[in-house]
Amino acid sequence: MNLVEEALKGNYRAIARIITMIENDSPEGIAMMKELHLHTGKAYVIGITGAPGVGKSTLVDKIIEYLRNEKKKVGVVAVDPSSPFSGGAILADRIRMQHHFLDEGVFIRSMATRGSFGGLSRTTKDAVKVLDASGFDFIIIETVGVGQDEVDVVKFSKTTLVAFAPGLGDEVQAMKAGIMEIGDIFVINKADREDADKTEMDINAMLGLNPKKNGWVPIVVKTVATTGEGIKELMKQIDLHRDFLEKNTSFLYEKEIYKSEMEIATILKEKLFERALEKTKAEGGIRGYAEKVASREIDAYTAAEKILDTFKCCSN
Ligand SMILES: Nc1nc2c(ncn2[C@@H]2O[C@H](COP(=O)(O)OP(=O)(O)OP(=O)(O)O)[C@@H](O)[C@H]2O)c(=O)[nH]1
Ligand SMILES: [Mg+2]
Repeated sequence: MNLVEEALKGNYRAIARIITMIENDSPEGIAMMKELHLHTGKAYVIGITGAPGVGKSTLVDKIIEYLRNEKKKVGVVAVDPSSPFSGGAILADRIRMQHHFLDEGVFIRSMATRGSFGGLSRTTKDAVKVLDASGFDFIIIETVGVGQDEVDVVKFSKTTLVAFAPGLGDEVQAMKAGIMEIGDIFVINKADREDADKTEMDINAMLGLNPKKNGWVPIVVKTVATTGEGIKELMKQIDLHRDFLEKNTSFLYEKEIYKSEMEIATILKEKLFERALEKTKAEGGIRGYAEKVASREIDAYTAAEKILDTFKCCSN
């Protein structure tokens, strides 16, 4: 079967196979991404990040349910989730049983955090693109908001949700990772807990210190993902943010350019690094230089310059 053609028709098996190829860094996978790119840009991408266990997957389950009621097709890319999606597992089973790949409206894929240098954000973004080209109306990316990679992934989305659960600690951690700046909507999940109001005050106070510069005023929504309480309000706010973006086309355009710039930079960094490994093979690779730096024979700047010098001789 022609995987690209099948993926464009929404064939789940083809979609899954292309994503696996991307994860395995296969040249065929990259060739397919080149073809698929022209078909992307239609899906609405929602990112959700937050500390482990705040209820992101449970929230995503409820968001899927809401969007399915509106007959929307939903794709989910979860980056190394430690807890599974209930809807996802049930759905995956149903898909396996019925073989009605084209009729199902939900596709869930987990990506492993392990992988090559800079690999996570690229493969995750590519998975989102595959789903986008395949006709999903909404794509949700779930990441645990701890590292730069995760923050990068969330920046790839149009609306970013930052999720918290009541209790001290999460907020401080968020500030450290810089995720207060990336949130369009702040979700206080587990609002059934008594200290939810205090968390809301804390977050509002922090938002006061970090006002957004683009005209969008971030909002705080309280939810109880386990019961679905607050999901309707959350979806309303996501819609409002979407309206805001669509009315501010220049902002949306800038976001798109920024996103593409990041993509090129990631690919370029990976490729240059690969080339450097190749070019320095004779010297024992980067490790050969690292040994010299460790023994104080040369410094790291000189090592990097020497590696760059190996690029000079030829253009190929
Ligand atoms: N009391 C309460 N528990 C909740 C709520 N939402 C989720 N939980 C529970 O919190 C636990 C973690 O939920 P998950 O949805 O797996 O959290 P997560 O943020 O996706 O976790 P990671 O993917 O591991 O980072 C589960 O046992 C949920 O049932 C809520 O609103 N109230
Ligand atoms: Mg999860």
